[in-house]
Amino acid sequence: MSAKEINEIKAIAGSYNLENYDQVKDTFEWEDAAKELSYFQTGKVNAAYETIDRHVEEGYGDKIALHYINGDERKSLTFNEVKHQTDHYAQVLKDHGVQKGDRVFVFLPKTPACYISILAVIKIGAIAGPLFEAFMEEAVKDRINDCKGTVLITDKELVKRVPQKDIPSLETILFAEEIDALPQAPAKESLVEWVDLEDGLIIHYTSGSTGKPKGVLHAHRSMIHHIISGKWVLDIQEDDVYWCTSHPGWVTGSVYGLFAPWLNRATIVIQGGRFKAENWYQLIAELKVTTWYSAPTAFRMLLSQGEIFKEYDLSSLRHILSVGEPLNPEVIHWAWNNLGLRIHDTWWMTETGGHLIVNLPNEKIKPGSMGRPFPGITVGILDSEGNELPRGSVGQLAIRAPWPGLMKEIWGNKDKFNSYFLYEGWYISGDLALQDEEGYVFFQGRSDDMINSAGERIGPFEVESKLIEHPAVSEAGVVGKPDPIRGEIVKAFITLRTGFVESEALLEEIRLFVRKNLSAHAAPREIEVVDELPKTKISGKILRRKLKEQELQKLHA
Ligand code: 6R9
Repeated sequence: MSAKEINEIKAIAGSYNLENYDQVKDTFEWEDAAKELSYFQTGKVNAAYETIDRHVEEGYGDKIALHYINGDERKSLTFNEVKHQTDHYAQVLKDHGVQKGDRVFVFLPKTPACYISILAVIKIGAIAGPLFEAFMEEAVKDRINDCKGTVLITDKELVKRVPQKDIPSLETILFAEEIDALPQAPAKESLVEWVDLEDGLIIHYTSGSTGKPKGVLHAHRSMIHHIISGKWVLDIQEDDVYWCTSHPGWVTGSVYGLFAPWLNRATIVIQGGRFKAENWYQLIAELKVTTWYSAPTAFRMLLSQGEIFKEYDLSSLRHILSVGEPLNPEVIHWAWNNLGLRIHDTWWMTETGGHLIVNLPNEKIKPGSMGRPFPGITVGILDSEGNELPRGSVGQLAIRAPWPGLMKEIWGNKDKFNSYFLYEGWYISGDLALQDEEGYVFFQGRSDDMINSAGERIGPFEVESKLIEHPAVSEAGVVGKPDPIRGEIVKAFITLRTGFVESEALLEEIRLFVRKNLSAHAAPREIEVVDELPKTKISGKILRRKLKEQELQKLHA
């Protein structure tokens, strides 16, 4: 990057929390990051305390903690107000007997109550299990059953998708509307349960290529990773208005929608409602958003809407970030040419708990690359035996373990956990990548069958299992099909049971069946009926790889 370009960016961004990557990349110790947290002096930890209460104690109680916007509805809460509401929710949970280590699920739309509920659970030492608001019965049931959740905070609408009879561990259902309406008694004593750095914080369910979604459990120590990446990568500064578009049911929505910005005392934006380009631009203009974290699919949707952004004053923006799927150079160029800003890609996973490969705000960007390792992180590109390959080769993207954000365990599944650490000292991501001479990492695909549609991980097994529950479906194989907007879409190949005849109506019915029982984002957008599915000779397993190859050949024909 030329000096002129750097100065241009600095003029927009002011000064950075981290001036120069090269200054810290070799000398940074995670211990330095831990010093940013108050527990470092006391030895006591609680992530909810560090995100909210601490700022109140330090005199920032009147600062705006959140702006909520949904259609015509507007609401802003200060750190004081968020603290009081969190205490109120925490007290209600305590009154219902919730104890340290219990799993408490939160199934709410993107509203302040969702964020407050998650913090309340954490405050009393329990483990928060946030669920994406679009999940349907099966998805909700599988997740709560897996880690035996005892309490659920939801609302009167979403509770209709909670199959209570099929979740034996669930003792109590609390409604956000009812908690809000209860008189708030001033807390007699602090509700903060001081815990150990290794104690459970939050559990996120995520898909792989086999089996049902797995519960990725994170510990309180991950906030060391959250606070420093929030500072350096999100570059949060005192007057920022920060908007992460992800729901806290996904790891981006909890780590970079809640923990990282609030650990850094940012004012966050919580937006309800569905994606609509006009509303998104309107939100940025109205709330004067400075820092915006979203995903390539959203950027591509905005791009496909043409020039409507010109009708909005987007001049408050100074920093844009992206995550979840490959960011096309085309999108970077669009933002640079039209908004005068670069989009900064970041790479990480549910399991990694925080950013691992990033573009720091003032560093050179190479469109097509995901950036460079975060300070304190070492990337390895490995061959199939776990040996490091020379720069420029494509191999398995691995990270030297551990680091503070790394998952603590996969709930109840040691084998699955161990499968990430096949080679001594390395965490294996399941992604394929190459690293160039300057350290920039380029994504090359997945080494397994996981599907990434609109930045959301979808396990083909979960979709196939749901498909074959439909009376017309005999067998199913599910793959990701390349798509210009969503990156990939879910495509299902099915064989029909005898007596069923292929028709548009039947295929639509099958699609809706998955949508209604599993979730909208996992429902196949395309279903193709075939006479038989390719299988392995010996075990008779469906060969998704073959289906994908055929699909790619069709696209390139
Ligand atoms: C945070 C999050 C993780 C998987 C990951 C990779 C893909 C994430 C990416 C990216 C290309 C990026 N992915 N960031 N691919 N470029 N910048 O997304 O977590 O939902 O667990 O997904 O997403 O394949 O392995 P998660």
